[in-house]
Amino acid sequence: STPFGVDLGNNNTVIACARNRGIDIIVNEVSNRSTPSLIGFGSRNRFIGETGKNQQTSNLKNTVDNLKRILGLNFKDPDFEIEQKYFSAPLIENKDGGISAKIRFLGEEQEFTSTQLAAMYINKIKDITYKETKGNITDICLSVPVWYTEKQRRAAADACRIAGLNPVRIVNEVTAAAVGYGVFKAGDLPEEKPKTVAFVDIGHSSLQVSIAAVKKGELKILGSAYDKHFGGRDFDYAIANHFADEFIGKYKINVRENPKAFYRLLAAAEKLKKVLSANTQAPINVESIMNDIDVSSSLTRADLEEFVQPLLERVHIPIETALKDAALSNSDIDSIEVIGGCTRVPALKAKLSEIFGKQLSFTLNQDEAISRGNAFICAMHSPTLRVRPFKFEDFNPYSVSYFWDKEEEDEDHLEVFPRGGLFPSTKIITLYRKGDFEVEAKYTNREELPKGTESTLVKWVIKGVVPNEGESSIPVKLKLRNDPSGFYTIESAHTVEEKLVKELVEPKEGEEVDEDAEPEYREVKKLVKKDDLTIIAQTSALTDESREKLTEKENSLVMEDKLVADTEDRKNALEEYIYELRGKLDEQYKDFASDEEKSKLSDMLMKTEDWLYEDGFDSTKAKYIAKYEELASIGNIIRGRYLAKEEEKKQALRQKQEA
Ligand code: ATP
Ligand code: K
Ligand code: MG
Repeated sequence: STPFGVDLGNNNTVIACARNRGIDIIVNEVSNRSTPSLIGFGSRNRFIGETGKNQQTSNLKNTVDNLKRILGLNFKDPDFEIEQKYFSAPLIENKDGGISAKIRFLGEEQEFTSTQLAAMYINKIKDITYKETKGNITDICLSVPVWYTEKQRRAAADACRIAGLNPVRIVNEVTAAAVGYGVFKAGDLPEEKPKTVAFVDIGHSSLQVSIAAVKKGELKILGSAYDKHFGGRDFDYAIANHFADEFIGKYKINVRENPKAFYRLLAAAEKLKKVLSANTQAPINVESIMNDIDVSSSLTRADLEEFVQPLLERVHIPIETALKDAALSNSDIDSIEVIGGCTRVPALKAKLSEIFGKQLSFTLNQDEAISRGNAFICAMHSPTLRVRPFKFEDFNPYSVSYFWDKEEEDEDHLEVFPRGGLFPSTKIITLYRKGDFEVEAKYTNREELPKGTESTLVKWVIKGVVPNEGESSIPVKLKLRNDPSGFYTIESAHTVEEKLVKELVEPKEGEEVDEDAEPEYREVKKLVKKDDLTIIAQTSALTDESREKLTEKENSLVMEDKLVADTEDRKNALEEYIYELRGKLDEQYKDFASDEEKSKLSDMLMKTEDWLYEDGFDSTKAKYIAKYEELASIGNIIRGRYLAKEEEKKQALRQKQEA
């Protein structure tokens, strides 16, 4: 499988693949290096990515964006209240307490869960990659925000699986960029004492910062923090709201009452914002925004900075948290690497530089660093590819404890993975058990998490525990793991028993050794493995059965989309053929068809054309093909005569040249 890395951005998604001994960014069907992250639902098919963006304005109610913001989130989570205002399609609570979009699709009302929506989008990204690379795309390394909870990570992995992909690793976005930095800038990195680098990513919806210790071949994330509600879209809203107010007085219209008008204003605000990154003043114009009124105005950079002042004043908070976690201060930072589209805003750059008390560095490609890192990480997991060895450990943002029913132990729980630890990480614990038992992983401090997160992550049943005869309990060893994707797992479980084993007696230190003496053994009691236990995990991931159902559903939607696209292609081909034949009949083919043939074909062309604009406007793929072939059966005969004559002329010319 071609190593495949995806930076699923809230605004746009960037794809990278490892190939030709390097990492390439994969362009989409219109040759863009990033693809809008949204899905439009139509009366006959879905519009995913670029096509969805193109018809967004005219299909707001059936367009779903901000996909990663609702993935794995509960409808009742306080964060959803904040989030909801960014959506133009109605969102509802589904039977699992999650979020679904309720849209009109194929002529009827339909609901899709946030996981299905992400899966649809990822499947499109897979298709883009397949078409561009012709490679086998099965393994994916997908990056997610650092604040994603276990449940959201599980949902991300489920979305990949529904899209027919194997998520070899879910990785934090900024960590992926940092890995890219560590790998591709290896030449400039120290061998011994690591360089301390702050990575800051400000995108469309969130701000994330990680402090890393990087040296040649190795990287540790020492601290990570975030502002979950801080990004380019907040700037767009600040600008749009300003103009919405202005237009009430100036044009006597309230664009907030008209979703389409407000959306168009938002799009114009984003454009304006980008212009203000390079200029100190910029105009805004929207034609016929509502009630046939054209609006225009302008904004200065200073105005924008004033509107976003409350945001700018929050930037220092996550940075200070990350520094604190890393037990470092400003002056310890050797370099500040900045990524994400929103960091093009001059006021933000100035703010970051002021907070760190240092110049910023733009070594990484702002837009592509994360996906490149992902592709490299995916390649690391490939059994067939050899990549430069690179070790990286990430920062565990949430403390997690494991709980069990107390039997012979003193405690009924243990904080196994505290916040601030590194992962992947493994810990072995021993419990004394009378029989089968349950273990539960819970977040220790819910204050560390986005508000509303449930405390239980996973429940396990451990089966097959049988104490030895005459004993009331048996020691059970559990291998607990915060795995490379950040999941909290029980990797293995087995009972142990004491056995007498022979052990070589090692000479004591300083003792003289008689080289010829027989080796000496003694019998010691040792704990050895007895039975492997069965672990049944109940995670927040979909059950195999429901995942398979959703996969089937997604596959059938893909087939329908494909049929619609093929039908459209056939229709276009027929239309083009009509024009082509008609033109040639008057030109190249003029002398190769009898008058009778000409009038017959002309007549057919006219009839087919009429059909195309009437009964055949919305016909089937088979019909379009049949009509095409009907025309071609005559057209090809004439074409054959024409080509034969051309060939004859060519031969004659050649003979003349040779003579
Ligand atoms: P997220 O990281 O939140 O999931 P994303 O990865 O899609 O979102 P990016 O691609 O990093 O986000 O950045 C997109 C944001 O950057 C958009 O809000 C866009 O308007 C903004 N942006 C892009 N170019 C500029 C510019 N020149 N000036 C100001 N903002 C810009
Ligand atoms: K992006
Ligand atoms: Mg991003």
